[in-house]
Amino acid sequence: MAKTAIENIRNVALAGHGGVGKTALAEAMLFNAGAVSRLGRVEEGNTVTDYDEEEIKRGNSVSAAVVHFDHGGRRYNLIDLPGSADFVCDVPLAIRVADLALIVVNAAAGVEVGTEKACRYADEYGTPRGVFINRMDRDRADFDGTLNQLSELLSGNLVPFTLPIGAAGDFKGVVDVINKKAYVYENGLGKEPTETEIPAELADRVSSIYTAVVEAAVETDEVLMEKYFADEELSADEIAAGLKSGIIDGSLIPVFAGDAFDGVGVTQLLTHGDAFFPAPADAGSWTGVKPGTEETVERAHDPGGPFSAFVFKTVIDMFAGRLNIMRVISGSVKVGDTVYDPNAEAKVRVSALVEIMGKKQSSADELSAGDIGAMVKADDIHTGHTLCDPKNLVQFPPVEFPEPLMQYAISPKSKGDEDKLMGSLTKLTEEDPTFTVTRNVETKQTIASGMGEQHLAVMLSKLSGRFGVEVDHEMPKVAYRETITKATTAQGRYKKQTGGRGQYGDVHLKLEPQERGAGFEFLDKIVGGVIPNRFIPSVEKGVAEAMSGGVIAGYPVVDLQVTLFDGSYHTVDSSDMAFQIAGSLGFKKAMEDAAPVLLEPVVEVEVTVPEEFMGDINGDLSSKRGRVLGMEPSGIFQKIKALVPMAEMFRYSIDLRSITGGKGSFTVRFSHYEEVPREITGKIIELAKKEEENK
Ligand SMILES: Nc1nc2c(ncn2[C@@H]2O[C@H](COP(=O)(O)OP(=O)(O)O)[C@@H](O)[C@H]2O)c(=O)[nH]1
Ligand SMILES: [Mg+2]
Repeated sequence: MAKTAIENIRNVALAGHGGVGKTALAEAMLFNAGAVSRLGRVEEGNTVTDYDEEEIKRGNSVSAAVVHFDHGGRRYNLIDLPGSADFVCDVPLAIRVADLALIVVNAAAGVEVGTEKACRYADEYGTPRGVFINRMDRDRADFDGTLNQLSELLSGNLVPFTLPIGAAGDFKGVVDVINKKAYVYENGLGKEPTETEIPAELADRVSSIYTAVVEAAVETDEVLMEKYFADEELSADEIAAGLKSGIIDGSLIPVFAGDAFDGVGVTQLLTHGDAFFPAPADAGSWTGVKPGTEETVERAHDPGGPFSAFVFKTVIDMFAGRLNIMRVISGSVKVGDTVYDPNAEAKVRVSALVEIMGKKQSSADELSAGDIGAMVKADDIHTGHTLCDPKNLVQFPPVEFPEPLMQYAISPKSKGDEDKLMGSLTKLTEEDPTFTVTRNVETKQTIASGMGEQHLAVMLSKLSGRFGVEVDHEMPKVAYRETITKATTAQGRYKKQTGGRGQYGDVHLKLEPQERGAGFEFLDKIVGGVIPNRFIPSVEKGVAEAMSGGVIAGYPVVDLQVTLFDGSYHTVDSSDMAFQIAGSLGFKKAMEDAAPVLLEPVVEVEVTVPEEFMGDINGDLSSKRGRVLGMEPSGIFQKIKALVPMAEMFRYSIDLRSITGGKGSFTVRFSHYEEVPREITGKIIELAKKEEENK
């Protein structure tokens, strides 16, 4: 790999809603730069970035792909990101390590949920932004309307660097506002354009936008400002420098128009990328800590500094093995070096380094500050880890992954596949930290959790396609609870005295309901030694055992106080076991009379949707026994908060997609337990009985 000077590196993440054309744009950029000789098509499954079997099968990206190319003396590292909410895992990581987040928007759809998310991540990490308004050739394409919507979403000056000529069927090309040239595709989109003067009907607009461009440039620099207001001529370099620093500090957001499918507007995008997009050293230094301390450590993007890097993706490649894709922050790393991973608290010998080009890798001897490449076959390194020089330790903040939104209980189709299943699942969770696998000891189910139905479907398909493990899946069992609503007392007496060593235990218990979430409390109110002290813990053990399976449907019993206030014993026949059984018997009898009820887990849901769907969402949540707590604006969307029984939410990512056509997103988190309505309790008891019979 030819060494690229850090000021010539361009690390760009393509982010935005699903289906807007990010992968098509990545392909058009590679083709335009001559990195590929044939323009691949998403529909034909032959693009460089959508190389995964699942992506080709579905016609959309499911994970980030890294490619690189050279253009205008610059070296671009491009990260093509998925857009659907189900495959969000890589998005914040890639936007964090990129020097520019290029937000791709569908000119006909405008701002969508995925657009909003991408913008929010760019704001969160302070990553400079650019916008590519794509699909200008499609019906209802509306450049200005989209620009207006974006201006409500993004802080900073949205300045068109290129403008579309026409739209939809009338789309003919683009005007480069900066260089004041037009590129018209007279022989049809996708053919070579003709460079012309700016069409008359756009001349006024272009010159007023050009004024806005210059003003945005001078706003970034007082000296420029003074010259400008003193009506002194500004040089092209001065304007360029102003524009670049405006993009770097986020006060200016360059906007481009185009049609990635035909490669329209891509030359202009790259030309301005060469000139204005930030280089690694333009971004501020990365801040971390000295591992194990709060001591802050800075790492500037200096190739001469101590080595540090951040791992933003892990791929388990069938041939190359494990690849930890990283962005080098400072210094450099060579094959043969030993680096330190503070997250794994381990030294790692660098056995091989590679450059990534979609599914292909090519070996590299060294990676330096600003470069994006991968470490090969280093088993303990995971996504979100820092790597650094063992003599200059630093640890960058880890990444927080969103809470899972959907779960399946999974089990291998063929009994002997348990180990193979767990091994394969581990690999999938390492590649995608938003996919997690847990064992629910209570329901004895292996639970696969992910960001939605598509996400889980892709994982199950990878299990069978890549690892040859077929699994059955079903919705997880709900972890119901039982409790009491009335105080009662009962006697539990276990007496077996028929020849030989007998058994005798006798307890009197009082059960009292406690506040929701108060848990269990056992009180010993025995006086006069009616039950010897050594048997008191036995009673508590028996009670606790009985509480693991309640009298209604066998679910754990919670939130009550049990008081042992009387009893009797037999000097010979009483034993630990006898009092355990007596405790259990007494508890069950008392619970029967304590108006026991079922409790169900309730989750707090936040649903973010365009305003037009609010009525449907509220109606749907109410039909799920949900209680809407409130609604508030969130950017150009509305956010609805509600409390909904978990049992009604297992399929919500599917339901929300069908209500909003993929225009909505939601978060969910456990809130509390609540009494199950009577009309539903019966069904739950039936279900529990059936499960018991099937055991
Ligand atoms: N007509 C037209 N189709 C496009 C354009 N950009 C992408 N497409 C098509 O839109 C679909 C989704 O594109 P894709 O690149 O996968 O979107 P992504 O999900 O953002 O990566 C594919 O069928 C593309 O060929 C465009 O500018 N014009
Ligand atoms: Mg894509």
